[in-house]
Amino acid sequence: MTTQMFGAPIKRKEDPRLVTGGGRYLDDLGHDALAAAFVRSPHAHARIVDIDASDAVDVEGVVGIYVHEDLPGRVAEPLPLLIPHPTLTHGRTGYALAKDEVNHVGEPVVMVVATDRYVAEDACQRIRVTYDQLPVVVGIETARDGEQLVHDDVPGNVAAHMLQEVGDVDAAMAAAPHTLTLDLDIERSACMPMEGRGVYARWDRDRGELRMYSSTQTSTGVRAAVAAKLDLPLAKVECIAPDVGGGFGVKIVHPWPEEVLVPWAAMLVGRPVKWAEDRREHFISAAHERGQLQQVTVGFDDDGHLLALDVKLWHDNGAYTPYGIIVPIITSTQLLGPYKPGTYRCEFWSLYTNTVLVTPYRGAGRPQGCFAMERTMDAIADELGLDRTEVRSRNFILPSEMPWDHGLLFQDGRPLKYDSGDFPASLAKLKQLVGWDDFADYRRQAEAEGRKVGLGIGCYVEGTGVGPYEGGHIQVETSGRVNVATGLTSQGQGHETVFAQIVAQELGVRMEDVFVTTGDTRKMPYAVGTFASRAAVMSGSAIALGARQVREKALRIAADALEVSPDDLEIVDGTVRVKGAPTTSMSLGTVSVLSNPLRYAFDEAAKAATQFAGTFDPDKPPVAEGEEPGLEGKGFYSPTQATFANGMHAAVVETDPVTAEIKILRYCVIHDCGTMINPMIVEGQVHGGVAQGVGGALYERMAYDESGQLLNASFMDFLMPYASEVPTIEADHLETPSPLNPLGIKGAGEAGCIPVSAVIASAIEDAEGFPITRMPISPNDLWDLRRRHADG
Ligand code: MCN
Repeated sequence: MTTQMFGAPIKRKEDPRLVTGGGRYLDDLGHDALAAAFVRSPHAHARIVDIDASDAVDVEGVVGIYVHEDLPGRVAEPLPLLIPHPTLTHGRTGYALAKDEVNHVGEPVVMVVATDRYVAEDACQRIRVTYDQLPVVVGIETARDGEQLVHDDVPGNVAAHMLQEVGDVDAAMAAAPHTLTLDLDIERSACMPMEGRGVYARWDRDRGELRMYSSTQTSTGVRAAVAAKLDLPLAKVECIAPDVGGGFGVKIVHPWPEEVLVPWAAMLVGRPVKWAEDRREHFISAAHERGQLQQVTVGFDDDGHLLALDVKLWHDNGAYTPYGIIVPIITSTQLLGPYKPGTYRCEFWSLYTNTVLVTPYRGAGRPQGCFAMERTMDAIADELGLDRTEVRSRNFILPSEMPWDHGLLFQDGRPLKYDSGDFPASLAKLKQLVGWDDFADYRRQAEAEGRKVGLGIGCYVEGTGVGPYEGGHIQVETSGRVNVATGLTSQGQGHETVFAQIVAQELGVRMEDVFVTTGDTRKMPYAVGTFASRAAVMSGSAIALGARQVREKALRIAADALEVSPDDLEIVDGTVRVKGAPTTSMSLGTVSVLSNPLRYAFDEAAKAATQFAGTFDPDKPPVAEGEEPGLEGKGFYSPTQATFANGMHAAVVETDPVTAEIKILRYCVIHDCGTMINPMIVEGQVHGGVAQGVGGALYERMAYDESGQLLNASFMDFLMPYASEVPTIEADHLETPSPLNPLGIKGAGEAGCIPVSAVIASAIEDAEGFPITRMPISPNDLWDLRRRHADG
């Protein structure tokens, strides 16, 4: 191995293709397909009285109009509940097309299939649905009151109630010298991938085979769900995720109604059918997250040591729970971050509202947890007059205490155990990067200039790389080209590059000879998906294991041919050679030819190999007995627990004394995701995450009115930060390898966004001198808060 690939900041292999318009996204496919469009509920809660499509059926180009009653068999049953949990006592999912009732604006009611989208949309306009409106539940307080119900058979709108307690919180709280209670509020937001959801299906009637493409984060999950719904053998369904223009969590759900309806329609009409979500649909019928009310009561001693932490969370889960209650479970279990709480109790209620459903969005419950914990640490510091970093470090779990078991159950039902981390070292690095100890001088100087500045901090720990498994298949062609397939999908994380780096390193081949495929069930039918920052740990480890198999086999075959011991061989730039005698060598392509029993191929490598190895000799089997032909390997990785990444962020903000405008002057990140495969990609991930976090902290909210209408369902009204609002991010890393996987890696894909709201709140609070307890915070909000505090 001459070139170190693993750990190198290599530019992304996929980018030349993607940035020059070479990407193939869902809507770039299927130009011959019919188009589907949907009549969606305009009401948040209503009974469907009548659907009259008589004016639409004759629209030229309409091929079919379908309502719930048209759906056969399992297509007509409720959509699956993907992650059941014992505390999810009242899980509810919707139907592919609404049956009798709608529970949020945007719920699909009628599907039109037509020759093109224009015709389909025109026909949708002509369909008259009569509704009988029902009382609407919007907002966590209304849901919590329980006077109006979203689902008649769910008392108090409580989908799930969960409590975990470690130690005797009441006793510790009663004995604590100091206690504080914080009431916190985080509004709903949502991910906004550039490309919305979409699905395109082709049915081969003669072979009884369905091929579908979906802009999904889990093509294997979609495949399995659709096969089950349409009652097709799994072997007859393929699902391919083409290039996916962002997912950020919303594309994990499988199947979305449209992912069932579009293939079903393709089978019914015998022609390809496609649907690509538009932006308004994304706002009102995909998924949101974040919305939570929180109450934290903390007991602590005179030195700021935590003694008792009692947290109550009310989580807005929207109208249905197709993805279970994973978000509040994550908030409640990962809220503790790098700290030892003394004793801990967390209780949450996941509540139905007549709003679009809630599923994980990058960070998945952790930004809320971090907000609760970090606001609490700041409050303790203020109460005791201590430096905010000092309070934090006094409560850190120390490296010598790793692995650390919080005594809680993680979302997968297993004990929540931190594998490694060095929180004091991270904090020391962060303080140095941001100049924590010099900030008082800077503040004095700013004040002298009439400026108000504040410094904020936020720390988090993030469970990443969750199981159950992921696989990697590696195959060396006779040309020396290395094909790598893993089943999870890519939405922009740079997997083509990082997985190639792993293979290049493990196998000793050149990056340019490695070609990675993701998300294609034909190439790798066993896979779970891309979420929970798991690809690097899961597929990365599986691919490394597969590559090691290939290497071992290549060395064995080459050793036999070169008549040396495998231990005397090395592989450099795709050539197997004798250590110290590099001219005695053969290319991996040649080894691939030798590994093939037929030993004939039609390319140069094959010719060279035949010359070298002689002609086909029936008496000398080219592969050992019981060994598979071909130079291939397949690794699977299935960890027993998640690996825990961590990070600490600090920001300097300036708040305008007159307009209350909030500017982020500096944003500093220390990030530890174990060993980094590609630091440049990790940094890009951190930048993207911080940008989303800035949106959540300062701009993004879902403005529902009392009747459940989303008033800002477009980019005209929903504010996302532009490049001009995202600060320059100063990032540095710590690498505390995970002892749990062969590469020492932890996940990085969500990290950036987790602490941002907490950090910005901390900094604004520091600038203004009064508590910041809700996010996002706009200049208007800050202005109101100033007035309220001035009025006492
Ligand atoms: N990486 C690395 N070294 C590490 C850890 C990660 O080089 N120690 C690299 C990985 O190899 C990968 C990237 O960083 O290229 C992110 O890795 P990982 O943390 O494993 O996350 P996933 O690849 O599983 O991606 C999922 C994660 C999630 S959960 C969301 S949400 C999210 C995110 O990634 N959505 C994204 N980043 C996104 N980035 C883009 N462009 N688009 C999305 O939709």
